[in-house]
Amino acid sequence: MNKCQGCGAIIQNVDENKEGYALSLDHKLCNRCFKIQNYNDYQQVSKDNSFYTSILKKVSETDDLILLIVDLFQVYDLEEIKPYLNSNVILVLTKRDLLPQKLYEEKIKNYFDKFKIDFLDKIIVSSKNHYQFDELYNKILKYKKSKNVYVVGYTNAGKSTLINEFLTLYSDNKQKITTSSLPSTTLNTMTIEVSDDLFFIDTPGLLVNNSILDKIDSNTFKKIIPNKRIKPIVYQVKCPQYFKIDELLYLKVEDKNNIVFYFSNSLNISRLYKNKEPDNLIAHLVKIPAKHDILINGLGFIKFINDTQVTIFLPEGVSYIIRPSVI
Ligand SMILES: Nc1nc2c(ncn2[C@@H]2O[C@H](COP(=O)(O)OP(=O)(O)OP(=O)(O)O)[C@@H](O)[C@H]2O)c(=O)[nH]1
Ligand SMILES: [Mg+2]
Repeated sequence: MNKCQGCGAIIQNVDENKEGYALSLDHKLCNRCFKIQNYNDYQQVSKDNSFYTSILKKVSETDDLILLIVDLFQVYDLEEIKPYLNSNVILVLTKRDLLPQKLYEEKIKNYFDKFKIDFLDKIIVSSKNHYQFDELYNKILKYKKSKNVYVVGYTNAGKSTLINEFLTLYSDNKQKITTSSLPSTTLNTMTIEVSDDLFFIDTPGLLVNNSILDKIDSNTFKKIIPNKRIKPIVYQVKCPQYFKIDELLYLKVEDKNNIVFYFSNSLNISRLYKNKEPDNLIAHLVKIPAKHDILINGLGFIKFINDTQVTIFLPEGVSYIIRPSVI
């Protein structure tokens, strides 16, 4: 059986609407990957988290080195992914280029101690500007147990992009894995040769539950996904007021506070002193301790300096988490 070199799906020429479809069984890329790579035209697939977790379960049963890729802009709870790790994991925090230039990187790394995962090492990188790629390469060589190094994480974290950039820098292999800003791009495992004694095994990302990215059209999508460094927007709140981010989110803050918005700067944040509460969004009353963030799945996060209680209005089916501030 022939696997698509872009997404790992098994090539088939029977059903155009199913993954892996190509006109001929000996094609290297399925139609979907061909369209994403050449026309940036993404075709939705049916997503199957139980298939993805069955792959990750097998990874956890090996002794091989695992790179756990985490998107620094969308740091989700690692509890869900913890059961699929083994004891040889490097935590790779990527998309550094999206965050402010000045950051206390040690604090960010320490944030992950709360998940009580015994990482071999932690590193902050960016696939966009190859920040700390040589350092990552050295760590991989130092810790790998065999030729095989697994690359795992949530969907959209940047796993396949990281492998592609590795190939560009350190390999003669011209293979290009398909990447896209939409979830569920990689569909099955793919073994990618970097050198005779280093093979990456790319895996499909775990799905993010209740993400706003599953609820919006492609135009809104382009605005939500940041493509350049995020400029944090700071507000001092002195009296009750509302904040509105496009029509996607409303926030009602009643007490004095300093709050910082980390969202794609293509989104419009406005402050309103009077507002009719939106009836197309669902209200959640949220208690927030000092120096904590609300992360809205798929959208971005808001940092609160003081403890408070707020009402956040979100599209139906979109979740949030409260976490100690990462930045
Ligand atoms: N700014 C920035 N964007 C990145 C970086 N790495 C990946 N991306 C973007 O993140 C999106 C997702 O990247 P992928 O490599 O397809 O993510 P993945 O983890 O392989 O996703 P799945 O295959 O769905 O599991 C793409 O739009 C990438 O261009 C990075 O270091 N910086
Ligand atoms: Mg991928």
